Amino acid sequence: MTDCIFCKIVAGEIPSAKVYEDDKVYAFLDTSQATEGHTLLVPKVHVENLMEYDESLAADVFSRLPKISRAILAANPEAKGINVLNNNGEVAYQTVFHSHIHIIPRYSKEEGFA
Ligand code: DGP
Repeated sequence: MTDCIFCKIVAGEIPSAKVYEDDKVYAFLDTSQATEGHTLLVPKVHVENLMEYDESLAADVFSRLPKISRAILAANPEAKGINVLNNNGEVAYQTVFHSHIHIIPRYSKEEGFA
């Protein structure tokens, strides 16, 4: 999709801080870091939200979560946990309409919930 900011990031047309990449998915740091290491995991193919996934795409995206979560914890050794969050639709606070999974490392309960 020509006007999609995450398609442009996947294509390398807009710079991003890459966390992980393979033939199906791309992961990069979120510009608004809820906590240090806050990462977005996106399918390379443009789909708006979870409701547009078929089983194969769901496997492609969600099967990468454990490996990427471990890598984020390894890169941020002070982090002790991870929140995985996925907004689908405007009323669910989705603001970028290329499906993405937030992977948010957690350092302390005191930092609040974003
Ligand atoms: P959501 O509200 O779930 O649609 O989250 C969208 C996230 O995308 C938000 O946390 C900020 C992030 N974001 C928006 N534009 C860019 C961008 O150009 N680069 C990066 N790295 N993140 C972006």
